[in-house]
Amino acid sequence: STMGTALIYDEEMTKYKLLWVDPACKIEVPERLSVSYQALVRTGLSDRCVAVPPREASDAEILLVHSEEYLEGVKKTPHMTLEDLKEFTLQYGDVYFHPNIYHCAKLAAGSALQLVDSVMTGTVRNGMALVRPPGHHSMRSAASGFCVFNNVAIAARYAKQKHGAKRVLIVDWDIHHGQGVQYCFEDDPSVLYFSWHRYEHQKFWPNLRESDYDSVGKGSGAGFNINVPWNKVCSSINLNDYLSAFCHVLLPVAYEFCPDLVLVCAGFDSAVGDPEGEMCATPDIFAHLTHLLMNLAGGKLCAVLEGGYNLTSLAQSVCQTVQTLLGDPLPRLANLGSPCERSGQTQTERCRKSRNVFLLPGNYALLRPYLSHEMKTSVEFAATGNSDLSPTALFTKALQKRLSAGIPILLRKKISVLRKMLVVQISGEDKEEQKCKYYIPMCLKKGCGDTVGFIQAVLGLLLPLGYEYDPGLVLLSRMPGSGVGDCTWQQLIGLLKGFAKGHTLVLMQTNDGACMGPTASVLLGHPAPPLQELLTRLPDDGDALERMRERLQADWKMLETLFFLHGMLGG
Ligand code: X5A
Ligand code: ZN
Repeated sequence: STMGTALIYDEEMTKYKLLWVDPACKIEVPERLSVSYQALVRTGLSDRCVAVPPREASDAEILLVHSEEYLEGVKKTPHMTLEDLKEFTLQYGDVYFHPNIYHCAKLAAGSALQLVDSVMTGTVRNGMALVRPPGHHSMRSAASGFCVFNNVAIAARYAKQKHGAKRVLIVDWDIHHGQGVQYCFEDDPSVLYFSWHRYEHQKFWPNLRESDYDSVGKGSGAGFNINVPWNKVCSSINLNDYLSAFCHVLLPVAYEFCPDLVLVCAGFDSAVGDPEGEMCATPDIFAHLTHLLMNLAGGKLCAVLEGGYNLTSLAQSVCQTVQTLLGDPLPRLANLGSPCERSGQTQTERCRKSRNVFLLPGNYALLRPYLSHEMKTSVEFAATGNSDLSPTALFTKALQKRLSAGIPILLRKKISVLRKMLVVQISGEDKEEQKCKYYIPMCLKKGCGDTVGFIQAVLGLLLPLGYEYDPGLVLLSRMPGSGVGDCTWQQLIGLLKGFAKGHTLVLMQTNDGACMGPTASVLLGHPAPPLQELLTRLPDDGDALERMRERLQADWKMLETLFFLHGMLGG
């Protein structure tokens, strides 16, 4: 199939280790790789992937990022004595050398290149490379932080040179700042680099002034470097903060950037239990971070392993990432709200495969069996278009029929319906006032046809609302004359599929048969096509969206960008 997921792994990259005592380096062990791979084998995930072999990166490829002097220096390490290796290592910070590390470093960079080849030629849709040594700290002429060659930076230059990629997005979710990647591309507008990192006002390694949020790039690259430093006590940075950084900072910029390829510096030291990161995000966050990037660049995404030092957390995080790349439904995030509110829920939830129900007009009977599983949980209903709430009425009827068997009727009054249901109605008309927390009319001044305003509303408002509400079902309705373009509509469905374990129900209340194909395609798991228009159009609805965000903040924490900034700035 042309739609598979590549997995790159080679036992050879487990064959180097620290040969002397160094407390800073003792966590970077060969088991990081073998344990991650074994977890993929045990869960059956590796069998579902396309196994792609690594290769050694050539000198010319390494020189895309590194200096000749540095490459020549590293080339000598296989022949060095232990004493020479120790001395060579001393030039650099928090890194070690071993007679086999040069070979492994060539394989690690070459793995990233094999992955880029597989994805850019369309052999697979996306993929992950499990590599050692990691890469994002290594600089033009220096090893650093366990890294020898900058695997992802080399891959980005290679994708541009060999495959003609015009714009490459690098998302670095490792808990350390990939200063090597930043230095490589800080004056380059064709590569957008996003990194969040433990910072603590420069007290955390690599202790650089330029890891702060005000390093935005230089010259024509200004605006193409985004740092999100975490200054708060680490244990209070949680799933909310990661999701807020994606929804409010990364994604709006990434959609506007419109990359041809997404590379992920996939470090898992940002997960709970890691001795370096000391964060508390559970591994299921990586399913969501992966998913949120999968509708960019037509789904072309390459994840390359960086850090991750708690073997259990690392292996689980790798599995979550690969499983999402394969297109499986995402887990609902259990630890988002207050713990007591959610704790009962996850244990009783059965793990079911995603069933997307695609409702054509006149096919509403399909709704009823579906509801029997879900009616006790919350329902999100997103209506787009200029029509009234008729689908809600329809949905209420269907619910009432199921509930008439004796369960107390919650649904007599409209307000009770809305407690079990979050209704977001996006329209071009400013006709409705918000009457309660759970009914949100979203007015886009220019109407839904404005791609920029619409997608900004989806990323900055709808996604955060969805994460906070945590629906058991997503019901999406498209009204006649909604003015939403097919690509935008596909992005909306694709993004909302991350909620409710993929239970997505689409009501096509339109006579436009042409949009059925694109709708079915994205429900079946194909990536939404990129939104080219964002490159040429400026947002018209920016002010309206900002006012809406301010108004909704009172009810919905995930919309408080200030709350998020506290974490970032140490407030
Ligand atoms: C790739 C990575 C961390 C280095 C930490 C040094 N490196 N104290 O996570
Ligand atoms: Zn790291």
